[in-house]
Amino acid sequence: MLLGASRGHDSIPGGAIKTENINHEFLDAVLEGRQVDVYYHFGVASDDPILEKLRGVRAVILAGSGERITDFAERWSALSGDPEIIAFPKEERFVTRYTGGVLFSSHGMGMPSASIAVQELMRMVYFLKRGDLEALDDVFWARVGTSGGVGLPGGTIVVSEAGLMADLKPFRLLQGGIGTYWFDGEFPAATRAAIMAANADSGLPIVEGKTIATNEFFLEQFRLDGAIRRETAQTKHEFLEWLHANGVRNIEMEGAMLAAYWNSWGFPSFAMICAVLLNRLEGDQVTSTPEQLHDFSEQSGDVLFNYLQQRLLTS
Ligand code: R2B
Ligand code: URA
Repeated sequence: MLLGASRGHDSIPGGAIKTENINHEFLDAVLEGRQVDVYYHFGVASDDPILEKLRGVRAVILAGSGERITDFAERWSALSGDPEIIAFPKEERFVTRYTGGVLFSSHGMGMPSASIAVQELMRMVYFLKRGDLEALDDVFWARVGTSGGVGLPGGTIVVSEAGLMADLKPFRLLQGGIGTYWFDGEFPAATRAAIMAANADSGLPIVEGKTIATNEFFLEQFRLDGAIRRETAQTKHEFLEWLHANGVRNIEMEGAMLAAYWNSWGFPSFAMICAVLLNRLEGDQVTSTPEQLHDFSEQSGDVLFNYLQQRLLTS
């Protein structure tokens, strides 16, 4: 068990949350009991007694698969003195576990799926913290996932500096035919530094870099092994070289939206930690063995838990 040297954490209590981006009209009606909020995709509602057990939440950890969530929850419970592991009854869309002040949730694959998970979880955390902005500032959010490396071998772990889309611009959404909603893609530098510091003696291969999130696994990642092919070996190489020259170190499918939404509320502490499954400069197919994939997942979990132990268990 690695415990880092520095104490405390990197959040800036009181003042980071941007109240203008919180949907007060709806969320405050829930707090005042004028409205019940149904977190439909999680199968719970704000008047469900199960939520009382989650009031002490201090971190929300997202990962793509439900299996990883159950594994992470068991690991965190063991590290934090074996507190009870609580599950939400519905697991059809997302698998959720709460233990030791941490809410773990799967988000599925891609930004549309993950955006549903994170918006419902932000609503839920606002309710759990009774709209207290200082308490919200103190919550750490992260995605721990997998990615394709840009010039990095399988097994490397990337802590993201920014989450951008495939054109190196931040996340945005269509505002009907009127315009575009633009967001901010930065991950907070202080949180990143704290994660690196907590892992300084871990011996794990961790790098910092920009990450792009694509809308699709094949075409937007310039793969040549999709059912549909638009690129050549030459254009793929040029794309990956362009990404690398611009500081991008990995490619996945959720980070741009997550950074966008967490920045939108002004959360001071959030991060993305992704294991690299393959070096995209060398191939497209994920050929790692199940054992290697398990190790990659465990190691990205190690990076998270080294930080979480320092943040939650030593302060
Ligand atoms: C990484 O891996 C998944 C695709 O295989 C996707 O959810 C992502 O971001
Ligand atoms: N996830 C992705 O989105 N891309 C990869 O290449 C590997 C995992």
